[in-house]
Amino acid sequence: MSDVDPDDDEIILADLDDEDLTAQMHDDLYDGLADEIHEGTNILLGRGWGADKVLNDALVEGMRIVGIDFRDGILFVPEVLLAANAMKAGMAILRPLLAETGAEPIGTIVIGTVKGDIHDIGKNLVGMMLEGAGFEVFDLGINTDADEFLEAIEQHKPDLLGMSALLTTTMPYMKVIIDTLKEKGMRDDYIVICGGAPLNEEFAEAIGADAYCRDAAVAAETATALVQAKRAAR
Ligand code: B1M
Repeated sequence: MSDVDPDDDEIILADLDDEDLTAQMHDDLYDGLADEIHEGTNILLGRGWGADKVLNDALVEGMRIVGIDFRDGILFVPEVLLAANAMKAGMAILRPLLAETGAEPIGTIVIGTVKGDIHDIGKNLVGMMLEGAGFEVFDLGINTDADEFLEAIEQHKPDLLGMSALLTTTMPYMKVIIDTLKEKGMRDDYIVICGGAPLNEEFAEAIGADAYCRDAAVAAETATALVQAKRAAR
């Protein structure tokens, strides 16, 4: 009988073809293995994959699988935190590549995850895509209340205000922020965009935002179009 345990076989990521490597990265993300995600991301980039393809096919798809098992009670908060940490290890490599434009900023945005909510992966992706589209991004982080948004827009005078929420319990806070802007007579000075998995266009309309953005790419397109339209209307 062989004393080699097949489970001990180390997987050499660089030896896998693209399809197997992507599948392995989904597993590694699921297992919260940040070093492996770092390595896999670099291997795919080294094979000529674009940063957006690595992001979508390897990382976002892996996180989608994590989300399903979190929802179904198969994974719990500590495991999901490790997965989020692994995702961030890949995103750290992709960030400068996605942001590479070298052009003058086409606009500025203050962005944050709203009060009560600590989900930041999607918001960070939106920030990266906006940077890639030529925006200067002021990221307020997570758990951001109306006063913090207000302080930041008074300081940075951005073209846009962007809000993210991942929980059905925190998305209503977006309306609090917009209503605060209205009360202060500042609502029309800014383009307001919002996004996050539980939102939709109807919700954005109901709270008085200018646009709902389904994902980070749509956020970059929408922000660009709205800034250009506002400038053209002046
Ligand atoms: Co949370 N969590 N979580 N979680 N978590 C969800 C959101 C949930 C749907 C999971 C589930 O049950 N299936 C569920 C919400 C249910 C609901 O409200 N209906 C949930 C829950 C319940 C919770 C806790 C309450 C769990 C608990 O404690 N019992 C708790 C809440 C904590 C809090 O915020 N107060 C909690 C905690 C956590 C972790 C800390 C463990 C971790 C977050 C780590 C981190 O972000 N640093 C976590 C994670 C990772 C998730 C899931 C699995 C993944 C979210 C994610 O990163 N997705 C999530 C399940 C899911 O969404 N499938 C879940 C990947 C990311 C790329 O997508 O964030 O949707 P997303 O962003 C997209 C778009 O939505 C859009 O563009 C992004 C990129 O394309 N977008 C914008 C987002 N923001 C935008 C802003 C824009 C424009 C577009 O303009 C400004």
